[in-house]
Amino acid sequence: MSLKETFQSKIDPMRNKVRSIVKEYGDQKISDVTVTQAYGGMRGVKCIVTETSALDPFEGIRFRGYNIPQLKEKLPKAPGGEEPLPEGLFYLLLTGDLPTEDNVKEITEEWKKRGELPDYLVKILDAIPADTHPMTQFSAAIVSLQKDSVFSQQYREGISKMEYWDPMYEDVMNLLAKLPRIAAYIYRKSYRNGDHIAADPELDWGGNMAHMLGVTDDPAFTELMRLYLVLHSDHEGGNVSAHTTHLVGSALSDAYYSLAAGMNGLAGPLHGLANQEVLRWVMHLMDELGGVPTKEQLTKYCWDTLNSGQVIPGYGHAVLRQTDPRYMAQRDFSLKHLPDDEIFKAVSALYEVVPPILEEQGKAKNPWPNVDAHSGVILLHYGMKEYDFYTVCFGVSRALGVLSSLIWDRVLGLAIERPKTVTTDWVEEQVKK
Ligand code: HAX
Repeated sequence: MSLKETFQSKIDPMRNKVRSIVKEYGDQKISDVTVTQAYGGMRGVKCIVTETSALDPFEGIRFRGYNIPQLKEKLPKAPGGEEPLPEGLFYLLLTGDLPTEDNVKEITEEWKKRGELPDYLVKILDAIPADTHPMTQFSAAIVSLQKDSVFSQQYREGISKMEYWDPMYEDVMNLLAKLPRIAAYIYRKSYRNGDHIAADPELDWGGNMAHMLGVTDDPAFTELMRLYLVLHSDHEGGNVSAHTTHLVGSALSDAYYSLAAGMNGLAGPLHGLANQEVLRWVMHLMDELGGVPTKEQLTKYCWDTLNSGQVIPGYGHAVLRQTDPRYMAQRDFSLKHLPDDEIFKAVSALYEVVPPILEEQGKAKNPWPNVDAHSGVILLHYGMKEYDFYTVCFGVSRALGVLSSLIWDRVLGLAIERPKTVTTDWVEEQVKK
């Protein structure tokens, strides 16, 4: 069965399951909201349903029930490769099933067919000043493609609600196919004088992204890119990029509008942009202290950062209460491929120094590193020295998760989001009652 047929076979059972749960248990409570939660970013309020992944505060992320070591073991690899292929992860996120090698090949081929960038998009990208932040260019490119949305066109033609998932699937496949090329185009335009590299028809999605970026010929970078694109894909539905994509999609905005909105959220320094902030902060400390710093120097540098009212980038998390397993997966990769890299050594030293400092400061609920504490140092090791580009790599990966969920949102006919808001006077009145 093709990916689309496999996916289609899941639709009725899932619709029936959701319908019967809502019918039978619709009035049961699964969450209450406190005043702190209303003012404090809705932490822990269970009010969004996401099927693709689930986050445990201590164990970390599971993608359709599989943790990262299991993914690394069970997802198909490129010939001779050791890291999982992102196409396989997409199959898993979308269908809930582990893919075979053939399932993965089908997606690779499908994305190759759909991957060409239209001329009008190339002109738009060329017209954006090269010193515009890469995330702004990325978001603009995604929303520019909206004119080709199959969903928007079929909606205008009056398609039935039960069929929404189909044009959404087509939009998602068209969009995912193009993202590595868009990312590479922005990179080469902004940092390599517009000297673009054509896609290699022999390569897979992640391999091609590494190839078109053109930072190095080292095959380890190709493997890194595959791993990176798997690790950053999904982190359940409440994070800003996932929630925003879902929210905008709930108005029946198509995949282009929804993903562009999600990417604008990813571009915030407390979310995905933290990966560039980490590298900027680490490189500043290396410059200031001249080479690999001692633990005493690092301690002082961290306290200076905190005392000047800034956060330590790459540390802390809204849900996690342990070291992020995505950090550990990147650390394992670094121990294998770049153990002597000086900046990796500094990042490792920070892993020992920062948590006790954050604990002593007593504010952050989670003193441990998150995914963004580690990604930049590896990209830099292979020659990607433009920190501002790092969040675009994150965005290409995050699209796999949030767009899989968006297709499911349309399958399940999830309603337009419209939670109730209240005023502070109302809150005051309630609590004093
Ligand atoms: N350094 C200094 N202070 C921190 C901190 C850090 N790394 N992490 C949290 N705190 C502070 C918060 O700013 C907050 O201070 P105030 O009470 O003065 O407002 C206090 O500790 C409590 O925050 P929290 O409940 O522990 O954390 P939140 O759920 O509010 O926020 C963040 C989670 C990830 C935004 C936060 O830990 C942070 O700002 N970290 C640094 C930025 C970062 O690494 N972001 C990437 C997160 C992962 C991700 O989404 N990647 O895309």
